[in-house]
Amino acid sequence: MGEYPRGVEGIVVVSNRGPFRVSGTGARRKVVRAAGGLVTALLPVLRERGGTWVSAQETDHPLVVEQGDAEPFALAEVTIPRRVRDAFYGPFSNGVLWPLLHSMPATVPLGSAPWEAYDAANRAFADKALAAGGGEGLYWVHDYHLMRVPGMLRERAPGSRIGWFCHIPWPGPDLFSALPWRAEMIEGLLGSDVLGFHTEEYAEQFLACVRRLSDHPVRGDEIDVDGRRVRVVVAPIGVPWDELATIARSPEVERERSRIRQRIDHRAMILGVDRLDYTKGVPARLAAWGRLLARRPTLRERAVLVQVMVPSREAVKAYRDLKNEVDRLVGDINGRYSLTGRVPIHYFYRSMNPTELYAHYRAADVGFVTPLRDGMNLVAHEYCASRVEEDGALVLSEFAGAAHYLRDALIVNPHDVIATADALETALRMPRMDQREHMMALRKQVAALDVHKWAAGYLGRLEG
Ligand code: ADQ
Repeated sequence: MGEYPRGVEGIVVVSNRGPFRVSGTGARRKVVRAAGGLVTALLPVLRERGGTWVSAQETDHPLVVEQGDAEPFALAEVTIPRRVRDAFYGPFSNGVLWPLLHSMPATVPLGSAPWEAYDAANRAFADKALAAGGGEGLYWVHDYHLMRVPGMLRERAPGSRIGWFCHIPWPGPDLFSALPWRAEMIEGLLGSDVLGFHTEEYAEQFLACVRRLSDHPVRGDEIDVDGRRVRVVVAPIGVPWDELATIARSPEVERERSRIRQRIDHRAMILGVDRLDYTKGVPARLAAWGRLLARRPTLRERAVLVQVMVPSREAVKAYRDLKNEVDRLVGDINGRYSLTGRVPIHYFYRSMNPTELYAHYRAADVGFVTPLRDGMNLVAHEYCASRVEEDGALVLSEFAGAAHYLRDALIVNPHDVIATADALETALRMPRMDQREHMMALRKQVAALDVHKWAAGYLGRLEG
């Protein structure tokens, strides 16, 4: 561990969502660990080193975490006035930044985006983080909601070590320059010592934005900010490999896997798992399956697509529209290609618990992961990590960060419906021996990106 000013202990993690969330209401209200890779990666770091996890208060009452009492780290919730919180989260972060960074059109006009709310919310996070860290210390800030925070921390605690990690893509300067507050965003981020991205491409595009939008000299992967060195690093996130293998091999998952195989009558199973989001490419994926069913009528008898979609951002119109589109497409394809007792798409619109989710991964012959744009995409990793019998095939979009690392996947352009249908057919026809070679190679690639190594590697660079 590096040298820190006296009195500062551990690490301060700052992210919009915290490691715990409230589930249920009234008597059934309980506090549970939030799902997701970030929590899995950072909980062990905080448990080992102590510190504080700073996140937004999501309900009107502070979270009281009973099991947190036993944790060797603190939770600090940022309270932001409701009006500011709503504008920061909805229109600005999800209406403007999310699409822009995914190279897609903003769902809120740029001119009316509530910049003041974004800046004020970031200020509230920075204040809370500084209070938690006791001034100068080690701060690790996450994602596009909090791009102003590093600069605010640097201003008030200049001797700190500050890292920021981008979980989503970073676009080229032509796209990013459309943001009216582009210079403020870049300056905010350059408060960091280390800026992390999933792929070389995103890191290079970020550096190109710095060259275009600031006067700071860029040399290689370093930016000189008035004599201070800011490093841009490629740090691809992964999944907790050992923990996932344990879940995938557990007797509950095995039982549930057999039940699923029976229910689908041992047909070939294709699996899609996504948060409801227009970046995930679900309509084009369904169209590719429809195309293949039209072309190969025998598949109506022999194969099924299980599409699991977890509800998300339902308050936003673009997301409700997407849900309607998916509902319509599923109905259309099922209407066209069903046989009695044989429905080509089984569609779940809900979250799954880990046993169900991993049983589906284990039951599926093909992982079908075709986002239009995705920072990394952990579903592709989870599918391979679950294939403990080393079989199955992965069809993966070239626009997922994961395609830069899972090189042995069947890589497709998800906009090309015919090519995607072809790749799906190749996956369904892949002989057992070839599946084994394919999956063994993929599993090596996924294991190399273990999320614990990611956290340790990133922190090593932050402290180095
Ligand atoms: P997300 O956009 O949320 O993450 P992703 O990486 O695919 O995307 O992670 C989704 C997670 O949600 C997976 O762990 C998956 O198991 C889970 N999930 C999805 N559908 C589910 C369901 N129906 N039930 C239960 N769980 C479900 C952002 C970026 C990604 C980046 C990650 C991590 O958009 O590109 O990979 O952060 O940096």
